[in-house]
Amino acid sequence: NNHKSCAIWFTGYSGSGKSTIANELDFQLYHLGIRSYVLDGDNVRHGLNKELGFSPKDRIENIRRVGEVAKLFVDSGQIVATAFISPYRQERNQVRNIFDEDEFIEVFINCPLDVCEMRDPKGLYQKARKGEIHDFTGIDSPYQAPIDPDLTINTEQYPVTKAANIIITYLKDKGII
Ligand code: GGZ
Repeated sequence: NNHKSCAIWFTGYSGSGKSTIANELDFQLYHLGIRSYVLDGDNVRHGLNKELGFSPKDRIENIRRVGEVAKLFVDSGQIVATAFISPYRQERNQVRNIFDEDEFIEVFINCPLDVCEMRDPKGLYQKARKGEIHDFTGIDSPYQAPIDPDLTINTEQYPVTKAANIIITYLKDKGII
């Protein structure tokens, strides 16, 4: 299968659906005969970045390293999806700058904070509200939404399969797949 390589960079709150959509995208690409890979907290924060926490400094380093790893995947000819909150505009733009223009696709998973907080799949928002954990994005740590993302997907509006479909369509329109 002939396709171009790129990084699909998801950004959004915890519980917005980044990892779920990234994994569904990975599955849909597989069915198109395209190999791809998902980088997220589960496979990066337990290994490569295991000494990093959630202070601004550590998040910046987390995102920098993920950007470099994503770049290696793209250099190897693959499609890589990254699912990190990546809360700072400047860090996301810095990552964008290490890629060629058409190799980096910023996807804003736009879901209101109160909806993410209602979902609270891991009970982390509740812990943050009680003050049991600190520096939690949206509670006591900032999230800077993208100003001009390549794609915005509202996960209140679309089910997961449809969200991944939108990205597949975008990749086809851009001639990447
Ligand atoms: C935000 C936290 C925190 C704090 C633990 N703030 O829903 P999750 O659980 O699976 O996704 C969140 C994940 C965020 O890690 P990232 O590497 O994506 O963050 S960043 O890009 O800002 O570096 C959440 C969990 O880790 N988690 N503590 N304080 N999310």
